[in-house]
Amino acid sequence: MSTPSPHSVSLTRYLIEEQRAGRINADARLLIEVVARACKTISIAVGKGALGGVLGDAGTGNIQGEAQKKLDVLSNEILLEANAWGGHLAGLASEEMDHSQPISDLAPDVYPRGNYLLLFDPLDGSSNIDVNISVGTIFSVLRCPEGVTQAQDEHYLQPGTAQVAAGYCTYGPSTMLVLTIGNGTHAFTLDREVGSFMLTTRGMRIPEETREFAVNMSNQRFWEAPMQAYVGDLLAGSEGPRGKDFNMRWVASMVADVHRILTRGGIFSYPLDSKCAAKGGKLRLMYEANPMSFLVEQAGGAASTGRQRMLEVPPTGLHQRVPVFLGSRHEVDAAVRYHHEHD
Ligand code: AHM
Ligand code: MG
Repeated sequence: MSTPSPHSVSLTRYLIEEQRAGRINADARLLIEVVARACKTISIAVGKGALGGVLGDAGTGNIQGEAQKKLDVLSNEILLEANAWGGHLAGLASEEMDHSQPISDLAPDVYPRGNYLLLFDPLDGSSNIDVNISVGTIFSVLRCPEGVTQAQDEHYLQPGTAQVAAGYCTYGPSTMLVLTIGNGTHAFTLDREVGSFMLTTRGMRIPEETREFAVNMSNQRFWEAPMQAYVGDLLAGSEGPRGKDFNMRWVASMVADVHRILTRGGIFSYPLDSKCAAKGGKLRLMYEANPMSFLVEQAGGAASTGRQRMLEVPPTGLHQRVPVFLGSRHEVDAAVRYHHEHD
């Protein structure tokens, strides 16, 4: 059999081959295909920009009290509608919805119920929508616990190690889907003419060492002592204890920042600060930190809260927030060391 030529493997083919190898079943394959299809629809809406009449505020707020953009609401609806009928899900939960939705509530007696739970941040990086900077969709797939007929919020509270699949779609100069089903992290680029995601990087690897960090520096005065010490030493450069000069990048779209790190290395952090301490952090464990940590670990990187491996954090709430450090393994280890030494 001939080897497929570069970029000739579609997402569909990749998933069928993973199913044949016994690493994914038909329902999980269908689920991922449906999420990818929804992401294509979101990509079209994002790409229209002002011409689509989708920019600006929706005039509503989400459970976390944040103003919703029109595209936040639209992306949420696209993902809900796409996933309701397939028969592969027991329920869905979204950063933009107060509570999870059992499939039976979405379409009583119409759609069959499946065994998976889907969690998503429909459009991450909302503050960048109106200024034409990359935004993205993040998703995580869990199994519905056995014997549960009506999936409720509590059934989603599983640690990140229980994820069956995770991924994101970045809507940038090109639209890319980055996916793991626990067998490496792979990148697919949307071929806009054909309408298919094509495998463009098999087995992404994050370099273990880096000279690049990503953080919102304007929060510096609100950080805890370990973070102050850690970034202080990064900024001291080759003269300081780290002995090398660091560069900084901050897109303020987690999907874009993590995509850069998966591509060329770096450390991404959204640490605890006195503004978000009462909530536990800024980023959400179930919709952002866990799926990104699964992708990063599968690419040879590391992910931590600064004090604990991210994927082992026991969830206590659907919208729980956590501090996040992820990326190049040795740099995440260094950040964790500062937390141990300065606590
Ligand atoms: P969102 O889900 O409401 O868009 O918020 C999450 C985003 C991340 O994408 C990004 O890393 C962070 O918030 C940016 O925060 P800041 O505005 O403090 O730079
Ligand atoms: Mg988000």
